[in-house]
Amino acid sequence: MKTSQQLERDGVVLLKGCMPDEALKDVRPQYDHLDQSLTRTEISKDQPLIVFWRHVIGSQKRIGHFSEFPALWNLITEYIVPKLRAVFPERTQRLQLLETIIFNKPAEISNTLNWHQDVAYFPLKPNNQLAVWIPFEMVTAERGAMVYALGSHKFGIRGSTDLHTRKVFDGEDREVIPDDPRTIGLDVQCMEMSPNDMLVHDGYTWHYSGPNVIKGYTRRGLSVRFITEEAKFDPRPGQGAAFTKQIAISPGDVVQGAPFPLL
Ligand SMILES: O=C(O)CCC(=O)C(=O)O
Repeated sequence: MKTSQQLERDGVVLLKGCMPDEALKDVRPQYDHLDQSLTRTEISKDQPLIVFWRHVIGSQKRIGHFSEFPALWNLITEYIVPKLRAVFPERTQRLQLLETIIFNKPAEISNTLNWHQDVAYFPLKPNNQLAVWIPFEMVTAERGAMVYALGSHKFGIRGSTDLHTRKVFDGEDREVIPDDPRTIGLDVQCMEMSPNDMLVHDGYTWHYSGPNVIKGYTRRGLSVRFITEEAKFDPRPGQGAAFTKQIAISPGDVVQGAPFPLL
């Protein structure tokens, strides 16, 4: 089966060994340097943002910019986008950068990021997203690997919940993801990965990540999300993704401009 068909069937594909060592070589040290000094929390409306998110309850998201993290911009434009276009030509004719997040799970104190579907948090219509996820180091089940419910993207839009507690947001009236998707017959797969691997998932696919319980071991994962069709702003309750604060438009307007470049 072609990789692109696998994405249509499962809603997620693990591409083994597709990122050369040089792709990430400068990304890790630039991340660590910024992670130590970054204090910015305000969200700018004139450029794409990079969310620094520690999976520790009470930790506040911080905001980086590509001007201070050029190796990450290089990784996205020189490696990730060409790879996506080579493997999924049908899905990648239009790739618009929506948001970039680095999820950091410090050893022993990090928690679970519960089952969710990315697009449930996006105020977009149509709401078609393709996301990549790349670890900066090896990830195993004990080190917070990503876990997916295969085929769950075919169930359509679900409700958004608090990612740490699973509490349903006020005003949310959409059906939520079950506590265990296996109870409705879906296969669940834990994606153990090396740093040369890349996951690609559909925005509708359900996924979660457990805590990193290995002492002395960091777990950093990069997620880059792209919208694949021109989308209009369509807000509703429970859509708290950081990029929504970059939108200075009215419902029905097209999401475009400097924070959301076409690549
Ligand atoms: O890195 C993680 O643990 C979570 C990532 C995730 O849920 C996402 O990229 O949507």
